Formats: sequence, structure tokens, C-alpha cells
Amino acid sequence: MAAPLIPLSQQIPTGNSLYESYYKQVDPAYTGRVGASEAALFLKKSGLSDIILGKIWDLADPEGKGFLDKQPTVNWVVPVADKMRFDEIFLKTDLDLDGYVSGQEVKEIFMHSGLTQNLLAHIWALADTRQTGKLSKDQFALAMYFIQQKVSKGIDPPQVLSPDMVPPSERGTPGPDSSGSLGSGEFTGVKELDDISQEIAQLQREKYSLEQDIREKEEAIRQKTSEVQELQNDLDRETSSLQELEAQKQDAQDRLDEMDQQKAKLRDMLSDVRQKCQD
Ligand SMILES: [Ca+2]
Repeated sequence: MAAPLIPLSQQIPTGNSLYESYYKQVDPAYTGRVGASEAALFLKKSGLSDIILGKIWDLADPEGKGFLDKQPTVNWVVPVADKMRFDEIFLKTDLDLDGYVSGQEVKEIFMHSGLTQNLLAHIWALADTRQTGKLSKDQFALAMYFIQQKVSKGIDPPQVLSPDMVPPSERGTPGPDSSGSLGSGEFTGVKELDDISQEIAQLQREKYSLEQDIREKEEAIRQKTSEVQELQNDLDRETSSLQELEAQKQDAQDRLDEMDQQKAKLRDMLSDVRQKCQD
């Protein structure tokens, strides 16, 4: 029974007869479960590397149960091909390698989408199904899926998750706050995004206050400039009145000199007259 290699995406659709026939090979007794060793033997035939097969196994057994359900990741809105792509992004995004991405870690990728902060916060709240303030690999994929739907198709994320949207790994056991865990519609899911918006508001306030300062300084400079101009005008006026006074003084001096000359002339005439009287 040599199994031909088939693309992963073709294995997933439920009810696919080809898939059913493969499944029968690894679960001939129809237990509904495939153990890791049975799956490994089967998957080895694909010719894929152990690393890829390991990844596929992780994908198929997200809860690490050690066996595969008959329909492992079907019935989830996130397509398998996209999931693998998102998982790769997740690996690059989880910088501290704790298996989750924080708001801080996704901030850049989220913002890069160009979606509004409110919408991103809502998507985060939807994906953070247990409100832990961080996203698992599956939750991150769901968030990326919603972002992608909005960016490429204009499809808005829902107000609440429908059952087929909840990541398979998050199904079954309710979260600590199950009443509001499936997307409360509150736009306060991402603390970091809130922080950024507060930072922006703070910066805007600072900018406004700086602009106010600048306007006041400019006004003060205008006032000083006009004061200086006035003083300059005063100085000009004083200078010209001083020049006028000096001119008047010179005038007076000239007349004084003239009168001295006349006085001398009169004295000469007087002395002439006296001389003539004596003769
Ligand atoms: Ca992390």
C-alpha cells in the first residue's frame, strides 16, 4: 500500500473520500484516534523531512495529546495554508520564546496592517479568548486571520466569535471568565495599544503646550523689538534736538562775534572822533 504524496491542503477537507481512505490505513479499527507511531510510519511515506513532519504533527495535535483525532484541525475558519504562514510569523514574533506573543511583541505587525487601533484592539480581544493578555500560536493565527480578512477583503471581524472561529486548542474547557471570554466587544484588550494611545495623547498635550510657549515667546520678542524701536526713535529725536541746539549755539556765537566786530569798529570811530576834537 504505497501512499502517493498529496498536498497537505488536500488532506484536510472533511468527508473527502481520499482522506477517508488514508485515514483507514492508519486507523483500520476505526477507533477515531491515530497514535503518534502509526502516524509517523504513514507520514514518513510522504518523503517530507522529519522537521516538517514534526511541524505537521504539532499542527495536527495542538494540545499535545499524543494522538490525532479523526478530524484534528478541520472546522476552523483559519485555512491550513494560512495557519502555517501565521505560525512562521509567530515564531519570529515571539521574541522571548515563551510560546506566547504579548501586545508588545505583536504591536509592530498589528500596526503594520494599517487598521485602526480600535479595530486591532477588538481583534486582540477576540483572539485572547481567555483574556490572559497574551496570545498562543493558535490565538495569534486567529488574530492574523481577522486582520487579513479586513485588509484584503474588507470583511470586519465579528463582535463575538462563532464556534468555528474559536481555535481548536481553546475549545472544550471554558476560560476563567467564560461569560466574557469570547470577545466582549470591549476595545480595551491590548494594554500596550492603550498605552500607545495614551502616550500619543500625552505627546499631543506636550506639543500643544510647547506651541503655546513658542507663541508667548514670539509675542514677547515682538514687544521687546517694538520697545527697542521706540527707544531708537527717542534717541534719534534727542540726537536731532542736540544738533539743533548746537546749531543755535553756533548761530549765537556767530552773532556774538559779529557784535564784537561792530563794537571794535565803533570804538575805532569813537577814538577817531576824539582825535579830531583835540586837533
Ligand atoms: Ca513571547
